[in-house]
Amino acid sequence: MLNPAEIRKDFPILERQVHEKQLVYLDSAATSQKPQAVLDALDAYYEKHNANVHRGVHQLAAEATEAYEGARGKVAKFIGADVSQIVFTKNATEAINLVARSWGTANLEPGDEVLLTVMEHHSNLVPWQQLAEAKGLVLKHVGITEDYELDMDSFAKELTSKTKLVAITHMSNTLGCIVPLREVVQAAHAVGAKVMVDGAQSVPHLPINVKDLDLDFLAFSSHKMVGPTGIGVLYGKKELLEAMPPFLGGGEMIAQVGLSKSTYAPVPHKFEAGTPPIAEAIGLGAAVDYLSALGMENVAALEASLAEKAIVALEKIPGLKIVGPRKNRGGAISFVIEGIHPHDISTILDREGVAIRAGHHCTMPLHDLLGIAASTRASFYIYNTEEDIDRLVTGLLKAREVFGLAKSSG
Ligand code: C6P
Repeated sequence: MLNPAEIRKDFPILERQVHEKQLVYLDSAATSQKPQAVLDALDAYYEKHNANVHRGVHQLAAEATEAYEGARGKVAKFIGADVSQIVFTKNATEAINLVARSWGTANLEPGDEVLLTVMEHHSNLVPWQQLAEAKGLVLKHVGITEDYELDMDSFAKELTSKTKLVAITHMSNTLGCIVPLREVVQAAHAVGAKVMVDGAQSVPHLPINVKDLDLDFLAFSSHKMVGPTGIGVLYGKKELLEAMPPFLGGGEMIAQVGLSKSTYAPVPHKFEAGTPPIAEAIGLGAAVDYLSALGMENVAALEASLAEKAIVALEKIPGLKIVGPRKNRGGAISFVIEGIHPHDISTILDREGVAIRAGHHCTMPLHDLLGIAASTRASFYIYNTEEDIDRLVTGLLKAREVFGLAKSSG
């Protein structure tokens, strides 16, 4: 088993104090912290190799291009893809928008159905709503069970011969549940639908192989997987990417440009208009190296164990209800405490040096469905220890005290 006490030494920010208390960072589902190796890779690029990519023939341009394309290769290997199937975007949100705007516009017709779920992040709802409005599509939503897992009966009912795309999260950022992707993909392909997976919360935390799972598209963000902000990834099957029109036009994505008409570069460059996030890609490459050295099976096992311990400890707090499953889950744990608003909990915990998230976590429809306006979320990653769980629990008991609630239910 990985040792988080050792891992946290790689993350300089975890040494800082907040409100004169040692920082406990439990907001990695929003964005993860970055190890020294990633910070060093960013510095090294700007200090030694800074140049634009794919343009100049000078030495620095060659080095920058090699590092940028090298990062693409690392990302491809990390998810079991080929290098030409990796498109760099700004984030997971832009990757999903690329699929909606490019593939969706070219391939969907009025009356076609796009199947989503009620637990999707706004980033995997709004682009489809915009496309549905423009093209007359029908949006359908798979429900969740009482145990906060994807309802496979509802999935079977909503999936029809009219379904052309299933766009689904692999791991909910609010419930923490893991979706049985293999089953979902097989059923979707059986009716001729494509599958786009929002991997923003799964790629940083679980081993994933796009070929083995037979995914059509996968979107994720660097900043949640110990990499820098400003870069995300769209994986797509080669034949799909090749048949798709470009998303943005400009330099770098062309083959030949005339005054009235242009032809486009081969994939993935067709989708990377303008100067790309070069340092960020190199930083993401370093992040992938870091996670690969830990081993994603080990990362998943560590987080499952942390989540289990955290849930046992949290459930001892009177009035606390976990909004998510107990098993088969990731490290994002949302909860409500009777009598205290999540924003108040978050403020009190912040004073204790504990960073968590409160609000709707960009899943407003899910919160509406659950009948709650907001929840509190503690999200765990490779650098969180059992002491962090203790500090969270101590902070929550303090919040109860502040609000005049008894320390125990007895
Ligand atoms: N969720 C959270 O605190 P971007 O912003 O593009 O990097 O990622 C968007 C996104 C898409 N899908 C899922 C499942 C996500 O969790 C997120 C980001 C953060 O939960 C910020 S709202």
